[in-house]
Amino acid sequence: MSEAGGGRGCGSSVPQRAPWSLVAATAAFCLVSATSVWTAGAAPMSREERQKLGNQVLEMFDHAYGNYMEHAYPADELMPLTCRGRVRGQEPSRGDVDDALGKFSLTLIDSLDTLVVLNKTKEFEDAVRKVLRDVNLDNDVVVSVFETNIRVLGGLLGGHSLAIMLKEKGEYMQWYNDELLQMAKQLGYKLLPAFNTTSGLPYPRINLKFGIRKPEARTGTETDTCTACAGTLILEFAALSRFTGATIFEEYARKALDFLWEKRQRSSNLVGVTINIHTGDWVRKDSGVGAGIDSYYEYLLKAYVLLGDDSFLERFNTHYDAIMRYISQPPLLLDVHIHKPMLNARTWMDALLAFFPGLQVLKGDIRPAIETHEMLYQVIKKHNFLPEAFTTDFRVHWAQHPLRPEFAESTYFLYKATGDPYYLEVGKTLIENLNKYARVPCGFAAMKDVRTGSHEDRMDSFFLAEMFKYLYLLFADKEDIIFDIEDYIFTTEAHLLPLWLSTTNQSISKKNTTSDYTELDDSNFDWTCPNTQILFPNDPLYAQSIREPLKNVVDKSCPRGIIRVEESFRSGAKPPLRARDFMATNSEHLEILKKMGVSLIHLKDGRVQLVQHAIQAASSIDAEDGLRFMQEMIELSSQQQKEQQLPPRAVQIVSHPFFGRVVLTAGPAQFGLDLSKHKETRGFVASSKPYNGCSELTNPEAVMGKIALIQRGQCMFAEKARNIQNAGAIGGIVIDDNEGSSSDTAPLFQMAGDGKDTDDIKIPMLFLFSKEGSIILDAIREYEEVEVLLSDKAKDRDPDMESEEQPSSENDSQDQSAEQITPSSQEVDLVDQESPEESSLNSEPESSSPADTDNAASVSASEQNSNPMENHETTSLDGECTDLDNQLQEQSETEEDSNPNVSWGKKVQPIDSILADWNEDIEAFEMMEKDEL
Ligand code: DMJ
Repeated sequence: MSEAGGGRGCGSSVPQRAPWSLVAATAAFCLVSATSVWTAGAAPMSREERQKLGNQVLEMFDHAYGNYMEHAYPADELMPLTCRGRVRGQEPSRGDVDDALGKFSLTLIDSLDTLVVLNKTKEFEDAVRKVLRDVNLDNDVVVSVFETNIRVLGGLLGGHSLAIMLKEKGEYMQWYNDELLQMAKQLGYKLLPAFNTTSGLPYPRINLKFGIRKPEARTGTETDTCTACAGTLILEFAALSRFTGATIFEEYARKALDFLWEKRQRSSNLVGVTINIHTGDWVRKDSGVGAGIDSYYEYLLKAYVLLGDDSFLERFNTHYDAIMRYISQPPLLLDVHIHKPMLNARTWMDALLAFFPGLQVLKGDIRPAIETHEMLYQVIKKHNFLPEAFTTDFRVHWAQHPLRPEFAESTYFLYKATGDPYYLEVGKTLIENLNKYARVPCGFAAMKDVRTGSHEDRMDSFFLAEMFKYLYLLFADKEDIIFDIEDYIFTTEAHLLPLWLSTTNQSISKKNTTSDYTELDDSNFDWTCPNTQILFPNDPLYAQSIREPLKNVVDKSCPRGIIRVEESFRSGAKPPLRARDFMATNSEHLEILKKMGVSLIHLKDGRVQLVQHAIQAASSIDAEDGLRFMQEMIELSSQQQKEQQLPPRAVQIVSHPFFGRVVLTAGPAQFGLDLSKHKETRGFVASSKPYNGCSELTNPEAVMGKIALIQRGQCMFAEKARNIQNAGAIGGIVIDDNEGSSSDTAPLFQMAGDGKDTDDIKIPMLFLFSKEGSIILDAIREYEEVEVLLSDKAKDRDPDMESEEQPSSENDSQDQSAEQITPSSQEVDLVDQESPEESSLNSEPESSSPADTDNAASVSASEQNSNPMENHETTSLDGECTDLDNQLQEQSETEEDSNPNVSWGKKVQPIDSILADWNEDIEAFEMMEKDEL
């Protein structure tokens, strides 16, 4: 998501702009002069340093774009570890992620307007010529309508917008004759068949050549789409209509938005994550501001800004009220159920919600924007990047990070709004982290696991479309950009659309839309533009004063359950038992369980099973508490199962020219040296002979003192380890024999022993899938001497590694920081069931996590009972600190009376309505369990 780059002060008159700009102007528009008046807080950053950082961004862009053009183009994306193009169909499928790839040189198109923002006009001119010459939009490929719209249609329109701006300036693009716009129109027509549904909501996918439903199309059978997928079209489609005069695009996008609005949950005013495109029923009834919904909200507000249509502002404000009432729990943003918005739907947040502070700036709601941004920044400081998902107590939930730009985007808007140099420092950290941890010789690689620092062979096009734009603009002065960025609005992919479109071809704006907005409810209009020119100059420490109380929010956080705290303290009643507090040995707890209709069964294998019979509860309220307790248990159980996966290890190539910049995800072994406890092992690699390592090595001189490479298969892992150890190897890397396998597409597993005592194996052993292994094998072919580091977490790379010339030795980095050697998370064996060599040992929990839980009582979960009234065995977790909860409690105690939804626990509901609700909750919960970004 994104929005226009700051802007003129409220009330300034701009000839081409429509009157709405005076109304829609928000803090972002009001605060551009704040930098000059900053007097306290973070030290101001000199122009010189800002320029230096801006130049660094330019150099980084060149590195990413240059490598894409040199090694990947005309493919859609660069694979920065293997330094080649990602061509769909030629790589193992990654599922939905691949739906962005349409064999249309995605990265080039997505980068077009970035080139102009970064002042690379000559390169832009070349890039446009390449797009016109090489790009085919008629491929027989099934693509995502959403991704194609925001990245390709948006990219072409952004390119066109800046091409005509440059042409008008008279120097560059003089030959340009709307060719990009013609391509955009062609693509627009290709996407239109997707809207052929009774609801007007688009199908999620379309075949670029064959459209929908024809047998050749291989798509058109889908019934569901995400809310953001259907609700993130209006900016591009309206721009296309207004640029070309072809009204149909804007009409279709409006119709889809109208339908979503009609379908909002009427009492909460929230929307769910996925919707049936034929019936309009909500398929997933959870609601947040992140994955699946994010840019729907963004586009409502921006549609108002771009099109000047009041109905969009009213819708946005209505949703925004609901978000702030239910989802916003500053500094957190937590998903809730649309029909029971006081009930949290999960205990984790996804990285996509990091755009939200930026949107709040556009809305003019600075305080919560500062709070959420600060919380996110602390998570980043802990892990170098924002993990794809993290829990409410800030532990990693999904460890990957595909170089998403949302946090940089919010940082830019907050800087524009506050002028606080703190945000420049934040940007500086982002730049440093990207260079330190994501930069590889052939571009920037996504993080596979922020905990280990390992990479994925992936550089998404949005990294070039968005990240570099926002970072460059953050440090740029007005004169550093060759046009006025404030005359444009940013799409969700940061493509630039000119604001003058609002007054062009307006006739379409209301045609054929389903909603009636003849009478707008003025009470729901937040017309005021916070006068930040007064606010900030008078209180230059304003932003800092909001951040201050949150400065330790991440470090000092405690585990939280999924029930909102305020619910636990309703009307002075004793708070219901929380799953995380439950102890099977506490008689008071057992009493409460009984009251809630929950019985506890001790299984033979030592586990504990919980079953609820609502009918046995003391009252309907107790039954309802019981249900929530069970739901919380399920959530905790699945969370624990995820945590029980032994974190992967890292193989880092440290010799020239990699210098630690390539980090590969490796599977650990249940035997040999435990790298999480014994620091790392560093050494040159050598292939063993025989390569499978299943017999005594015939080349002991080659592997002596080195890390031996062995191929998987033919014998047990432990046998391989013994053979290379006997030959004098200081470590081993087993490379998968299954060609093409990769940790991108296959779950990592732990190498099991051979069922015998493996104490004799002293060296560390790691496993690499074939694709990661071939990166090392290729390096040997090219550079002969290849040195690697085996560890649980990548060691800091340059400049040390470039200067280091350490002899290969085991455990040789005594200066390693404590953090780098701290074992993280729980260690539980994972065994690849498919291979005979691993099947000999099944996994049992070894130890609980020292970092995450103090008194973890391990109990594993079983299948849920098909009867929603009878389920779920699970786990209890004890947490001892409650700071954050107490804060929330205080807050909730004051808020409770004014919030009608808090009192639901007091109401006596008829039992069949409770049962219906339960079924719905459990259904929604099961959906969420399957949820993936
Ligand atoms: C981008 O493609 C867009 O910002 C989209 O709205 C969601 N996020 C990705 C990048 O993370």
